[in-house]
Amino acid sequence: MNIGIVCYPSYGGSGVVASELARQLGRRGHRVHVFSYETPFRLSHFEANVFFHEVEAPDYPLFRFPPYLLALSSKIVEVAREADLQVIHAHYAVPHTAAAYLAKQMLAGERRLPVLTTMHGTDITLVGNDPQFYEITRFSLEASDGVTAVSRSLAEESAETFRLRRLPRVIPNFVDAEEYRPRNNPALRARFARPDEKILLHISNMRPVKRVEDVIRIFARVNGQAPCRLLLAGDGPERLAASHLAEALGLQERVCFLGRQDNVAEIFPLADLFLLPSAKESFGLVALEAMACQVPVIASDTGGLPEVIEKGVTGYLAPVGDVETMAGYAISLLTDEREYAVMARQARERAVNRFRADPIIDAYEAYYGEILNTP
Ligand code: GMT
Repeated sequence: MNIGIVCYPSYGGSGVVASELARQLGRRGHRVHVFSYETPFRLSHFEANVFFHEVEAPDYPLFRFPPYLLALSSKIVEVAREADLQVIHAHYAVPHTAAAYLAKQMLAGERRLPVLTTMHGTDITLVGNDPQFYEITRFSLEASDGVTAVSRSLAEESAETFRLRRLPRVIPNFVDAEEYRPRNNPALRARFARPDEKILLHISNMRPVKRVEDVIRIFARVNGQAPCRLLLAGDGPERLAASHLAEALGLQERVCFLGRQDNVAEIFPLADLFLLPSAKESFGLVALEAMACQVPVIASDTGGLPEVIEKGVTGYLAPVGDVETMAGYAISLLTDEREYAVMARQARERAVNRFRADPIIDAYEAYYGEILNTP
């Protein structure tokens, strides 16, 4: 198939999922054309069958805001003709589905170009933060030939928020279990912790929804009971507040901010526990990546996280903001070697059995086929 994928390139889950999907589809022999304003960071290596199209929005003095949506629609039309695109897969309704819909209409007289939209969760948050996007998001979803959501929780919430006529199909996120796997690297580990110390890890874009200060608060409690270190990878608006809190609690020597890291598959296996105390998470791809590396996760009981983390089996869940309970789970797990070993193994098993790439790529392929064959 010739498939177009539209996504955001930045450091965030939706761009990662779109890029990994492009890579996997390319390896299956599909020709995949990716559209974005810069190369998505997970597509920085050469992949046969994956072609990147940079969309540049003109910045003429007349335009107060560069018309990215129009530039994207035009680029989709050009590539659809040149590469004979059969389907467009938009990750995020705004503005990607709107642009794909426009391209579809522009091509209507000469070819069919069905549009599949995948919702990632922050699409809804966007509307929550700025209601002026409500109508365009609702229209984009209803006008799509197919809509998927990355968790059941997100499918239900989006159907209710946007009063959708059809429930989005749930196609969960996936992990490349070959790349995200346990690795033994004592030399690297020794750079962050002594052998008797545990490592707690958090990775995110450090936006307010991630509650990074809760990560520090959990760590402070755990460190009081079991000697440990905290690694934080990623960067964002909450980093400074988290760093100040660590300093105020006298933890600066034990907390290490690694900054933005692209190769996180090497960082996860250094950790004994992964912390994700977010206020909301439609899926929590980082939790899945941690589990695939055999690292149990302690997270908030919210959104799609309970669909990823099986409570008491692959990690623990607690109400949002309940750092006391989260720390309690962390302490009991880190101080019980037998329980820890079982949970770490189960985390990897669940990631591989339930979320490995192959069956999930099959589900996307099948959906492309369905919308292609539905007039
Ligand atoms: O979590 C982020 O800040 C990034 C965001 C995005 O839109 O790229 O992630 C969302 O999509 C990911 C991939 O489907 C999900 O794993 C994340 O849970 C989701 N983030 C939120 O719902 C806050």
